[in-house]
Amino acid sequence: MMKTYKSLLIITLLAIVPFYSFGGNFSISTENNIIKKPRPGQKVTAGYINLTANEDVKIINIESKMIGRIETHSMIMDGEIMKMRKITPSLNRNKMYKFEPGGNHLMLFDIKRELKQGEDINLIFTFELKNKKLLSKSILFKIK
Ligand SMILES: [Cu+2]
Repeated sequence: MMKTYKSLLIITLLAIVPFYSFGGNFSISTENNIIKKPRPGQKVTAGYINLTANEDVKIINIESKMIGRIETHSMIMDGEIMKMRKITPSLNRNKMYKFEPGGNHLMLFDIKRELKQGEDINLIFTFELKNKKLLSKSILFKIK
């Protein structure tokens, strides 16, 4: 069991580390990293986070081992009807980008196990820099 876990960890590191070497001085800060605890029996929920990067970047992928699919959505009201649309978020240098209730949000589908209140889980964000290089970063979220 331990062995399997270790080799998975090494594979994960191998998959992520090469991206970092492209990074130069890229840095990103986050706050209010929250994933809403799914309602009982539900495999879908929303996530929120404020992100500030030190250069212009796009978020092109978010994934996690225990979540089947993660999308970034906008939310608009069309009369009485709430509509969500897939987006590719663009962050402007040094300007906070907010995923928040009632607005842009993360949508988590096919959650593979129960998420407990207060638990921390990692989502791996892949950013595309202005020069088209890709960078992946693991970001911790609290289940709330
Ligand atoms: Cu959504």
